[in-house]
Amino acid sequence: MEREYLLVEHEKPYSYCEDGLTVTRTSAWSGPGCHLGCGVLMYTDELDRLVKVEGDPENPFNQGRLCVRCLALPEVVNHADKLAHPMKRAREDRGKDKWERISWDAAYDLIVERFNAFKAESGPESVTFWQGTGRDISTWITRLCWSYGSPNYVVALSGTACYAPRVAGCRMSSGAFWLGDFSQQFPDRYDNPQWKLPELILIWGNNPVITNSDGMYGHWVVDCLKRGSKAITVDPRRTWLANRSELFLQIRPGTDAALALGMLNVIISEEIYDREFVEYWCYGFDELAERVADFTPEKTEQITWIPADTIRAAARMFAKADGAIVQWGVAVDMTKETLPAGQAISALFEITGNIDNPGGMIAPPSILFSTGGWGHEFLEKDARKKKIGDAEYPLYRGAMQIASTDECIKTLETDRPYPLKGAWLQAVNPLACTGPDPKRTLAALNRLEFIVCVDLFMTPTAMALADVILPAATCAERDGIRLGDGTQRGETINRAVQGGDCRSDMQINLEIGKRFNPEAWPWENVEEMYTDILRETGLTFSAMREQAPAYPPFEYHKHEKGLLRSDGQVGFQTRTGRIELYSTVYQALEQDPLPYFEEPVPSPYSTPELYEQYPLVLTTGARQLGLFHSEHRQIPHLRALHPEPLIYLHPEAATRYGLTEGCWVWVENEKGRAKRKLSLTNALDPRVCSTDHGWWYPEAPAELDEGLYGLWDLAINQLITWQPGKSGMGSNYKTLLCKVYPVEAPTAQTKGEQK
Ligand SMILES: Nc1nc2c(c(=O)[nH]1)N[C@H]1C(S)=C(S)[C@@H](COP(=O)(O)OP(=O)(O)OC[C@H]3O[C@@H](n4cnc5c(=O)[nH]c(N)nc54)[C@H](O)[C@@H]3O)O[C@H]1N2
Ligand SMILES: Nc1nc2c(c(=O)[nH]1)N[C@H]1C(S)=C(S)[C@@H](COP(=O)(O)OP(=O)(O)OC[C@H]3O[C@@H](n4cnc5c(=O)[nH]c(N)nc54)[C@H](O)[C@@H]3O)O[C@H]1N2
Ligand code: SF4
Ligand SMILES: [Mo]
Repeated sequence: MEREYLLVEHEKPYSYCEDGLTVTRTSAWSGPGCHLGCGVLMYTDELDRLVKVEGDPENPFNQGRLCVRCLALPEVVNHADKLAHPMKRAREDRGKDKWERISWDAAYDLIVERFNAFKAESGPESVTFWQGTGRDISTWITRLCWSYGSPNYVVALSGTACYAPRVAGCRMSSGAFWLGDFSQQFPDRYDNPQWKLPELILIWGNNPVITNSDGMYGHWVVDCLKRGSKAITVDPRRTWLANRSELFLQIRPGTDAALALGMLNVIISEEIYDREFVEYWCYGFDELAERVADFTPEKTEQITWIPADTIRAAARMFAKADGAIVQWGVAVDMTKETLPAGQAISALFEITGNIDNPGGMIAPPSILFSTGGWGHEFLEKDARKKKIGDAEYPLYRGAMQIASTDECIKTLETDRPYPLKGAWLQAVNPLACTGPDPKRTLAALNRLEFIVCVDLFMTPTAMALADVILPAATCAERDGIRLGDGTQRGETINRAVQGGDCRSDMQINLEIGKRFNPEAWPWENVEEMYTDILRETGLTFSAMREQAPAYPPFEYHKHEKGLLRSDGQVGFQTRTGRIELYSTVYQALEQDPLPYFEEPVPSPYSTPELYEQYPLVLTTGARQLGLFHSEHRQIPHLRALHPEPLIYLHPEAATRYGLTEGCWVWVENEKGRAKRKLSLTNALDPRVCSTDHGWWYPEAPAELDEGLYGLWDLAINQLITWQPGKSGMGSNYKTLLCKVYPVEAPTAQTKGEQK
């Protein structure tokens, strides 16, 4: 059935000339990595070189604005080290810089021959397909994996601790994923008469102006603040937005669930929740009230280190606001017991009735298909039962089409429940970024007989492990579409640079997919594939690129109109038809049906003996504007903004350990250590420090024997363990203990090394 999409009128075609340059109106959605795909204008010269990128003022999503990574895109696209051709290497040369250039056909032939042999000998489940964060990959890699016949599609974080837990938790308890209403669903944005300005934005473990994460453009918060919204920030670090907030809740890392329970205690005991909404639409309120009854602000203060009165004030502001949003981020996923943490935070907007309403939390319209996966129907029933992690984690089985990475690592090491033979690693850097414990990850993956990497640049992972590497195109060098993912709009990516031998991820997956399973990939080329996907809009790809972005119809109060449930009844898509504050899904799986807080391990309270040795609480990976994870270290203007990996520490703590601004230190725990440059800041509590992740030096010696681009000195994930929470989701990326000492100081370890 066709739906009426709202399209944007443009005076000019998507490609036109201006002052001797060709201008292409497009969307910058990966590579390099980014979650958003802002509307941009790309300028190319007569030599087909990208010379400039500007924000597209006609695009309602970003309204002409850009961040520094798009400004530096020409340096990425024109970079001398960008992979230009497919290459292969003998397996015994893994880790050595001994590559041989091959043609695309030769590369495909080799991959298909090896993967088909694994399928014949050991079954399709013996090949695993890995991606990193959600850039323009999920749609294509899932179809490739499932149509090849393997259930082992992996998002290579421990505990899938990015976005997926928030989404899975919400879907299980309220049948949808809820996003803050910043008017992003309307092409006329803040002027749309249906939209209402949220009175309060509760920013929780998220730094939107830096990260623009999960389809949300950070400037929208600033836009709303300028229009009169108030903010509260929950973060261990006083961020730019925390400085502009009414209240700053400086939380001890990993205690988010406790804070949410404490705020619920205030809202319920002071009876400032939305009684009518709770009565009509929520299930299990009394049980929730009982659960939070002893979570007084005073008890919560002891756990979270946030003053009780600040907790009270925040809870009251949130409950009394006329329209409140929770703008939450990856810190909620990166705590081990992430599902109960997310459940407690969602209950804040649920019992205050800030759901499905203007200026509250909204459910994105189902737009074509979810970017979370495509083509699951090609996966045979028997193969589905073999998904790694399902046996250990029943919640995974029900909630996720993703296999558990933590269990995959064990499978790689033990060959149980069956041996893995091959891997397809596309847009992922497990050794330098995605995974904890890179040495263990390296040893585990190295047991595979054949590994393919698809990337823009050579990476530590590819250098150490790949047998074949395929060069992927940047967003300037390809066509594409972007649909769904909470951004509520359909975009096209329009090729601006024509030359080069790299190919888009979609083209690579289509071409190789056709060789594995032609029935699943019936299209001649990507344009045909896109047009087929766009059927529901009534637009072809070539028509859509002239009128994008396209907005699907949107309505508020869907639960009152029977628009959220598959049976057309009013209510929410859950067993009880209500928002389940007490989860019948968790209950059926013998998990605690109510939200709870569990003290993180390690921590000052759960492991006091470790705390004596490692007296600082450490959070890792707070994002930097110019760097996307392990990317951009070779891009001159971006590296100049952040030349070295930093650790941020309060001056009091630095004095205690005899450290000064700019000195090099080791950050160490019982598992390992990494080198960092010290940056002093009073934005942190003196008991807490924060450090960058994803570091390697592309300029350092490449080979494994020579240090793999400095990885073993730099990788902070050497301090982290593959260990998810009880659900199989969640992990400890942001909740560690460490000590910090000068690199020069003779320690047992360095003395040992000097011998
Ligand atoms: N300590 C610590 N570690 C963390 C985190 C943390 O907070 N702390 N955060 C974690 C999180 S949330 C995530 S999601 C992961 C991210 O982990 P990854 O997604 O693995 O990280 P990236 O470095 O962005 O990307 C990996 C590779 O993809 C390539 N690439 C970029 N765009 C494209 C593209 O369009 N196509 C192809 N084929 N390749 C492309 C890049 O060149 C890069 O080499 O890291 C995790 N690691
Ligand atoms: N520039 C840039 N943008 C990115 C990325 C990037 O690498 N660079 N990565 C992308 C990816 S994959 C993701 S997942 C998103 C993540 O986007 P965000 O969710 O914004 O992620 P972070 O910057 O990791 O963390 C946000 C804030 O959480 C705080 N924090 C740390 N520990 C805790 C804690 O225990 N509790 C609470 N409440 N807060 C804590 C940090 O200090 C930080 O200010 O960003 C995406 N956007
Ligand atoms: S968030 Fe920044 S890097 Fe990403 S598309 Fe928008 S401007 Fe480009
Ligand atoms: Mo992420």
